[in-house]
Amino acid sequence: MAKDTTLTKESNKIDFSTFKKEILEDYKLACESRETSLLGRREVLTGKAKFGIFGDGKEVAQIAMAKQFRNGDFRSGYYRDQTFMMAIGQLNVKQYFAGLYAETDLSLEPMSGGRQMGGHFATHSMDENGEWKNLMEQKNSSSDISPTAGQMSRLLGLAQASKVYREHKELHALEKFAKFTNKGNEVAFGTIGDASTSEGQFWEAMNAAGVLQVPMVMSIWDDGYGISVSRKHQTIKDSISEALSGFQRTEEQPGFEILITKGWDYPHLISTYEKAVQIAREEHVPVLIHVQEVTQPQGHSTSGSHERYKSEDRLQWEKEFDPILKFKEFILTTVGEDGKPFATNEEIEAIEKEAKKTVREQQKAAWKEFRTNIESDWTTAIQLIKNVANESPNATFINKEAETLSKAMDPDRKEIFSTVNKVLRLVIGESGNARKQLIDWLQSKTIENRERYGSHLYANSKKSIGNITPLAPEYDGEEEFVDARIILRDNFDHLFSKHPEIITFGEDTGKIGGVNQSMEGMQEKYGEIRVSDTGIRENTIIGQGIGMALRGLRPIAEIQYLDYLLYAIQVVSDDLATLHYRTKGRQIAPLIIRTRGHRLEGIWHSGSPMGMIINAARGIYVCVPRNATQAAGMYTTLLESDEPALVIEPLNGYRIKEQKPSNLGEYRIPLGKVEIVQEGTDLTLVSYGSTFNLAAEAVKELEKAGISVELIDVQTLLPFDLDHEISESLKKTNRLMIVDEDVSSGASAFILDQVLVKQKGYYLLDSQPVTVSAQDHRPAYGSDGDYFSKPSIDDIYREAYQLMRETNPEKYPGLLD
Ligand SMILES: Cc1ncc(C[n+]2csc(CCOP(=O)(O)OP(=O)(O)O)c2C)c(N)n1
Ligand SMILES: [Mg+2]
Repeated sequence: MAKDTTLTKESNKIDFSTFKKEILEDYKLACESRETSLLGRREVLTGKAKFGIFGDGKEVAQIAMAKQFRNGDFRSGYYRDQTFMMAIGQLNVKQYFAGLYAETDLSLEPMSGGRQMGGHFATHSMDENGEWKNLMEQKNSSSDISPTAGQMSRLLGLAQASKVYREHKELHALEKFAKFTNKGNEVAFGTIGDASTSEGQFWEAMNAAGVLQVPMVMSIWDDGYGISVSRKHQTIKDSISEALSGFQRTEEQPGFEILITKGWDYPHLISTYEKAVQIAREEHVPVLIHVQEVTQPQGHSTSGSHERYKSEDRLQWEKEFDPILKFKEFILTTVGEDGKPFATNEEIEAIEKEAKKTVREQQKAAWKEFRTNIESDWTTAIQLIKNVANESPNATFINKEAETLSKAMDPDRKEIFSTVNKVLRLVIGESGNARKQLIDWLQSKTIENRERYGSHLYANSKKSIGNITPLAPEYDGEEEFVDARIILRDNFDHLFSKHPEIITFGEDTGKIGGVNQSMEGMQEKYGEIRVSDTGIRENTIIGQGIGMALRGLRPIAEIQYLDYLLYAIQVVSDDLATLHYRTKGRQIAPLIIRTRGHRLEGIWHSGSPMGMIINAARGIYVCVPRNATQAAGMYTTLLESDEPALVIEPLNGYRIKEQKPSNLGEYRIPLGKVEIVQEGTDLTLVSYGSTFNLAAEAVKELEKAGISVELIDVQTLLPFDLDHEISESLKKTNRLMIVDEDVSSGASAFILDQVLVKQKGYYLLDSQPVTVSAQDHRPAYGSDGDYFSKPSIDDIYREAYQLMRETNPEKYPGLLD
């Protein structure tokens, strides 16, 4: 049956033959993507790849979305989007297979260099030297993560960047921003599965996008399932667009534009996306597209089969409404200007056949490339093992290992390395040349592979922190002592006028300048676009920062108190901390997270869960300044560099007087370096943050008892004392005490491992190391609660004194005995 069609306005502008060609190109891409999914699954099931999760069933909707995606735009999506990535020209079939096999060469597997499982996509924002590429000359995708809805927080920031770029006029004239924006006309495209909309991050981001009115086009691929759990268990009213209907904008009230379409309806998808993106791009209004009736022909992933949980009827429906089948029907039955359908059956079959062939060829090429490197190691290892056998009394066993390895079917590196290690265990104590060669090979290959799988945790560009020259605070004698918050505020003032790309936002950051007034007056001076209030939503505050940092801005995201970082630790850990690593340095988000913490009052304003944070946040700097002067100088250093960081200001220190440096906005505190605040000979006391100041008080008391303490401020927990100055100090004192207000075995365990094991401090100790930390319960309220929950001057004094008494009871008579 022939149908009339009203295709896109854009399509209508072009002549008929081009239009027809485009439709057939779309069909070809849909087929190639589908063949990729089908063959990909087989590659996993036959053991060549470990895991597969594919975009089958979502092809046509993604082709429609890609048509509206322009240079400079950004995607933040999830593992189903292979067709979209292919359609925007940022992924080809060979690269897809390279990802499936875990190819580690970034030029062959540009998504993550084999670090992420296949189906996790990204484009390169940075070149091989760590310099920004021109993002306006390419189509961009932020790097996917696996946690469901984990893409939502950063999506908000990607969209908000357009708003900032549009409204922050000062940037329009600056040449360096031409590579990031054209006056904020870029749209951020989000994708998510129906089930993942149950996550808090989704709701948080959607609400915030509606409040902020940012150009975000959010697509929901609604295939009715989250693995085996059907939509009715996920979503109120069994429909996300219905659940969100209160978000719909009206004449009177801004909000979202909500559009509904079907995953198999090619012309409707195309017109829906055209409309959606126009609204977002021109009006800066967020749009939700609920793409219903999406299928999942192969089920969720290679881990199982959907026949276990889908009914016969559902499986049958999925067959009938397969988007490619429907697309084919559309092509075969729609009559064009020339009075004929867009294609004949034969033409369609030829496209399908060709797609199958192309995908097969590309898969083979990817496999061949993937094996090349490994196979040269494989051959070398077998030869080296045979050489060892020739010189060893254990030859029979060794040759057997060589033989097993040579007969292995496509062995991976693990298999090769395990065999080499096994052989070395067979020749322990022998001294032949071949053995030595095998050891050398193993060692150099181990270094190579640690790099292959572990590089790029931190930045390695010209702007990495190690390349920023420190500069000490200066005092020309005239400076007054002021409340510490003034130092931060005035330092930020300098930084904001020096770097127009800095923006800050958080709860109460804008109008009142922060709960501790360290941004006082900044909103009046720099405007609401640069200094703003946010809703209470820590996860997306960080996401705003990540997204904007991905687009060349320098956000300072404020989390009101350290205790509430827990709401955001997911995005910090999963997204921010892994970004540089998971893209092998091809994306950066130099976000500064500013918070304040450690002790104040009560269970949720005195937390110091530093052990948890530093274990979750490997990949970002964690700065723990003891006062505002140090904190301010850390911000200055960070803003010169391009690394992400968390700065925890001491919460109880804002009203303490500090001398105001004369070179605010200029001095730069080195990061990764400790400060020896006081020299001493009896004991090395290591501390940081708020507690450092108590330790300093205790040290004064200890002096009166004739105990000379070398007092060291750690300053940054990540990275930790890069110059090993603490173990240098131990050479002098031979005694170590660590004071912090995390629970026992929290950050203090980390510090002990760093000093005793990594810095080999163990060999320098004459006494048992001592840790003074908080109690294991949350800190109780009030001064007395604090005194009995957290380390006090008395605790520090007592522990230090007892340590010295143990070494010389005559000199240090009993304190408590
Ligand atoms: C935070 C988190 N919880 C659980 C998972 C495991 N998981 C992976 S995909 C998935 C279902 C997602 O369903 P949906 O959002 O509908 O996307 P679909 O796969 O159907 O496209 C689950 C539970 C995960 N990756 N992350
Ligand atoms: Mg689903």
